[in-house]
Amino acid sequence: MLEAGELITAKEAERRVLILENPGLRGASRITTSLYAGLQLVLPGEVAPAHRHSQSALRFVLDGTGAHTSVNGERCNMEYGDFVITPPWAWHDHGNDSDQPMIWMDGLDIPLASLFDASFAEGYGADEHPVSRQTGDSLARYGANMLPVDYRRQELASPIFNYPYARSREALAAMQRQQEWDPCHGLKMRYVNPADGGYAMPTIAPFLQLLPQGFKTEAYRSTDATVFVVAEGRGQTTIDGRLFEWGPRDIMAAPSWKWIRHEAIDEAVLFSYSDRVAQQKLGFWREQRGAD
Ligand code: 1HN
Repeated sequence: MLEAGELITAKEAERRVLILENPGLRGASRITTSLYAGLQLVLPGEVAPAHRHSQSALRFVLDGTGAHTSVNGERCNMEYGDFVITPPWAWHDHGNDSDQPMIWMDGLDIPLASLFDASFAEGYGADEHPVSRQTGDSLARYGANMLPVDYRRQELASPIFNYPYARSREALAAMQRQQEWDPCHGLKMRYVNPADGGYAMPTIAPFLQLLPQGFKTEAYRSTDATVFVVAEGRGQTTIDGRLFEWGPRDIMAAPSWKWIRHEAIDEAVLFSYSDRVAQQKLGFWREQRGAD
């Protein structure tokens, strides 16, 4: 029995998450029509027990350092800005052995799985799925521009499940020196599955983009409603004529087919995700540039 004021542990709750509900979609636990977003808190010493589900999940680390996620028996330590995926039906658990609270954003395709009546979940029955692989193994094996010689793609999701921010940020910094800017996106990259060049996840398309200081993008719209997370910098974005000012760790949702313009006040880095990959596979996706 809980006493008033007693804290529910992450373990008792399974996950301690604040759902980011879109005020235009009240009661639906969605940030866009097809996607879920939440903020997950894991306190020092806590665990979020092992389970798996048919939905795909991503994490984007927003605060703290040193907590870990395990995916299919490999632990990864999480740092600010890391992008971590949990493929469909992969065992996963989280733990925090550090002395600081850890907060990340969760992005899942829950509404998509519901649309198809294909939502399944299973508890592992223990806090941790057994660790059977060395930390860093999948990144070394699949993320160093090489693949194991007899590698055959078995899963739809990327075999890399942690895309460390330090690496992605360094790549953006190197490309930035070339000074080639897309008028609508600045410098925008997509996180890929190294085995086939496709998106890192089967239903969710994740991106990382850099806007140099003072850069103003031209108007852009696409049918994939997009969730933006500010990793660095300050700026403002106009979505369908409404201005939103932002700074580090802010989260914004742009609905489908509304004109978007960004303006970076400082040099800014935005992480974003949408259902673009699902729409492209199903033949729905379209985009338009440069008017509004
Ligand atoms: C889930 O499995 C996690 O694994 C986070 O951390 C949020 C929201 C709904 C359903 C499953 C996680 C979730 C979730």
